Amino acid sequence: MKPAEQIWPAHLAERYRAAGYWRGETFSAFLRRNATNRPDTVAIVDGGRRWTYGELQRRAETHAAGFLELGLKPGERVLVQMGNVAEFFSTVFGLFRAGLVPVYALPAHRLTEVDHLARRSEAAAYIACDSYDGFDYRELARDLKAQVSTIRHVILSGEAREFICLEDCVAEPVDLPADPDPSSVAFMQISGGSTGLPKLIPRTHDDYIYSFRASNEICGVTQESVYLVALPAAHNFPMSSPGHMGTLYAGGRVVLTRAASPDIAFALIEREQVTITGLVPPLALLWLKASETNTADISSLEVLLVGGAKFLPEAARHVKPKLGCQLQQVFGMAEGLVNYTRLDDPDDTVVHTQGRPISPHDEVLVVDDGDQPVEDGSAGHLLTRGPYTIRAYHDDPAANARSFTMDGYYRTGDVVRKMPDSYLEVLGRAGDHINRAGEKISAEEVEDHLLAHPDVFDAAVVSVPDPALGERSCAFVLSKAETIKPSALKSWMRKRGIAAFKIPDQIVHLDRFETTAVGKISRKELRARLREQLLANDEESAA
Ligand code: OOB
Repeated sequence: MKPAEQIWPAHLAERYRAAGYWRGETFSAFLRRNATNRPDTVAIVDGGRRWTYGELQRRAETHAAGFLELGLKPGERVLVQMGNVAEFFSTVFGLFRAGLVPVYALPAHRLTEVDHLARRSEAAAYIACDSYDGFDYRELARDLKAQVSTIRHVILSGEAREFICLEDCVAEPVDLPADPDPSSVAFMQISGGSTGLPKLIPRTHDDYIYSFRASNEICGVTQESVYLVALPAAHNFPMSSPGHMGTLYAGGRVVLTRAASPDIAFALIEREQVTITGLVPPLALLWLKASETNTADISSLEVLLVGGAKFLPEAARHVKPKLGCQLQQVFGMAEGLVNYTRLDDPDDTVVHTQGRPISPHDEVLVVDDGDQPVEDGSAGHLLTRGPYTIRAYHDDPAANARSFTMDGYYRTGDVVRKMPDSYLEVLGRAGDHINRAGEKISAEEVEDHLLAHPDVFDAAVVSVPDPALGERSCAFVLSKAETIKPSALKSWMRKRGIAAFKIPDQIVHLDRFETTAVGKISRKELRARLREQLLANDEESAA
């Protein structure tokens, strides 16, 4: 098994410790602290279930013992694909307590993605819900176990059938291992990058806990806070900005919802007196609209974080008057760097910028195509390094060579403008990915799927502005002989077992792709031209 590691140069690690950022805490240690200090405080609310810190800790410990009894060994990786359910928390804190390393898949992922994540991480086990959001994970589990030889155990919450039932995977918590080294990898997140399948992002206890502890301060999260998890719990935004982990660290209450639609979420805000939550822009738009008619009392809501994709000023300026809470824009990435507008910023900054970095030790460079710094206020590529930004992906030398500079800066792929006061405005992406309502889709990955169809000769996938989603995807397809109906192509893709958000929203058939004089064209250039043509046509037909 390849070791999971994340290593900063020694002098920087020293500096981050000296500054008090990396405090040598672990996930298990902070849960234990809260379970000791406030055992009867409610930690997790899932529908009618309310788990206190004491109960969450007990469940985590008995699961930890259960996982180890199966023969799982500290340091091994476990793929976790669960929705917004209380068991997500007993599972991941159980894994932490056993020294096992969760790898977070999203509920929307299907066999193709889950297979890739399991192989890349050499996962020893897969943990999921029996079904969630209308999808049966038992079938996926069957295929995964048959395909990926490293997976020794499949553990499912609920009706586990032939698999191990999570609820039964418990044992007396005796002889649990000592807490792991806080500088070791605690878990792996997945990237939403531009090229190919998702990459694995190893995050350490030290670096990640710093990111949400500091986020708590910036967003005012305390033990009085009630955080609503409206986005998928496994995603980095609702996990750490300040998210459920920040809230559990502070000793506050985490409320789960499977649906983020205003009719359900507003009622939950009223019932649980939610104080803070995070949304992607399309959901924030729905909430703004619903506020005009919905009669639920959401006055407990103090802070709404919006991020994952650009929140346009025209919508941002309505948050305070319509929802009665403070807006914080958040521009973050699973690789590390997170920016927030601050609670005491003037409205103009909150509406027009995506905030500034969490840490005084976040180093931000805005550079031109030749990696030379541009002047403040000019557009350029955002590079960053700092106390919670990774230095490398797991087991991916090619991606590492592409995504990091020689001196350890992460190439975010975002084009931004930096103001003299360090606030950033996100202008777009340099690479070819589609940011569909905060879900990142790699054009290359979708093209690969299309090319696998026997009748597809070539394909190019581009992003198109969309009033509701921010961006949607359009695939240009050249057929070999018969033209394949868009609906048939879509259902063929669905059967390949890929996340539904990756199925192109629009499919356009062409006879040929333009080439240059020498007969060649880079895919990047091709996508750019096709996108321009599409937008020009749309404008023409609108005129
Ligand atoms: C968050 O994380 P990821 O890893 O799914 O995606 C990161 C990318 C960024 O590189 C950027 O392209 C885009 O998502 N993005 C934004 C944005 N926030 C993220 N683009 C424009 N405006 C924003 N406010 O999406 C994520 C992680 C932690 C906190 C918030 C979002």
